[in-house]
Formats: sequence, C-alpha cells, structure tokens
Amino acid sequence: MKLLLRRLGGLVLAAAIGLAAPVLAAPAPVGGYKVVKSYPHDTRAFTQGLLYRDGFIFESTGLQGRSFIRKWNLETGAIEAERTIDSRYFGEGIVDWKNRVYALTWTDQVGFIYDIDSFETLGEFSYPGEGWALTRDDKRIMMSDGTAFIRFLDPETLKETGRIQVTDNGVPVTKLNELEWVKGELLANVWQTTRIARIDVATGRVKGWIELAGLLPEAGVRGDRDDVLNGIAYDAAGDRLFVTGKLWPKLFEIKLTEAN
Ligand code: DDQ
Ligand code: CA
Repeated sequence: MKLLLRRLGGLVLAAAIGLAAPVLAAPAPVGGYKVVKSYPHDTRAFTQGLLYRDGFIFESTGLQGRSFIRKWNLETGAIEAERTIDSRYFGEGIVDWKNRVYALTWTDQVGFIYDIDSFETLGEFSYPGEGWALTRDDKRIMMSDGTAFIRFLDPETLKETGRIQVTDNGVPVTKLNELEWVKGELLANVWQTTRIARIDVATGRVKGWIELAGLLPEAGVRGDRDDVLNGIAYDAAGDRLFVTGKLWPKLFEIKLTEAN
C-alpha cells in the first residue's frame, strides 16, 4: 500500500512536471519597436556607454587612442563637456552616481571616477575580469563583463556585492553588453546581435527580447561587425527610451511593441 502510494505520488509529481515543462521550456517572447524620433549621432563615436540625464546624453566610447567621454545636448547636439581617455586604455561603459561618472576600461581592470560636470578625474577603482558596461537603480550599480553574468556593485565602494547569471530557457546568454535600468527591468544588448534582452534581475531570467534588426537600414549601417547595436539610455521622467550603435550616424527614440 505504502509502495503504491509512493508510486502514485511519483506519478502525480511527474504529471505536474510534465504540465509545467511546456511553459518553462520556451525561449522568451520576441517583441518589436517603433521609431518615435531620430537624432544625429557622431559616426566617430565607437559607443560603449550611453545614459540620459537632465536633457543631456552622456556617452563613452572605445578603441585605443579614440576613447572619450562626452556630454551632449540631445536636442541641439551641442557638446557640453568632453575629455579624452588616456590612449593606453580602451574605454567602456559609464554610469552616473550623484556628482560622479564611473567609467570602465575593457581589459585593464581599472575604472575611472570623473566629476560629472568638469570630467576631472576624482579617482580610480579596480575589478577582476573585463569591463563592458554599467547602469544602476537607486541602490546598486550593475556591470556586464562579456560573460552571461551581471555583477552588482556598491555605488560608493564599487566593490562587488553579488552577481546573477542571465539565462533564456535555461541557456546562459553571453556577451551582454550595454545596459540600462528601465522600469524595474535590466535591458542589455547582446554584442554583435540586433537584440536587447529584458532581464529579471531577481532570477536572471530573460523575460523577453526586443528585436531591432529593422534599425540597421534605418541607420544606414550593416551592423555585422564593429558598427553594431550598442547603447541604451532612458529618460525616466519623460518615459523615453533611446538606442544607438557604434559608429552609427543616428540615435533613435523608440517605443516598444508587444511580443507576439
Ligand atoms: N567590446 O566592446 C565588445 C568589449 C569590445 C569591442 C572590441 C571591438 C574591437 C574592434 C576594432 C575595430 C576597429 C573599427
Ligand atoms: Ca546605458
């Protein structure tokens, strides 16, 4: 009798798993976008970091000897502040925290702290592995490093406080690049693809994808090697989402459309 009950219990469990499996075992849905407006973007900017703050775009760029950080007026394109990064370094992502900008380098394991107005150097920090991109919510800095992991950093000490692995249908999603925190989700574009993942940072799961392949012809780029989609910025007050790519002549404001 006991054995029978155990067998039955097993069957019920197996049935439950069987029912749940089709729901769990599916890649995240793919949604689209529409372009609201397009803005000019500097084709010499090998975009690595992008954020919006009070009417301005803050942008960091890469390539050895061509890396800079720049603050420019979104509406007029006028450059408000700019500084070059020492040519020893390949610039990567940036994030704003209070009156500071934190900036990564690709493989040198050093980050720089700049004054947000003057871009004067205030300090440095270090981290293991590669540096790709940064964003933040109210309490945490989030960092990508080319793997499927997103690190959480303390915004004051810049020490790692934890990490998640990003997966879609159980499969790690590597090459997570430029990041943006948007309405409680982490957006990450995947290097050398035309997709942005919408990540639930509590679980690491990709909740959905945004397919942006249609932006390439609109930007007039091939987007197959270096001139790839990279750069997401969000104006929370105006609920405006911006995307661009490395060396792209345009930056787009987009609205997301439902996954189907
Ligand atoms: N990363 O930004 C994804 C971390 C690295 C990009 C490295 C691309 C170097 C290519 C150089 C091509 C020159 C146009
Ligand atoms: Ca960003």
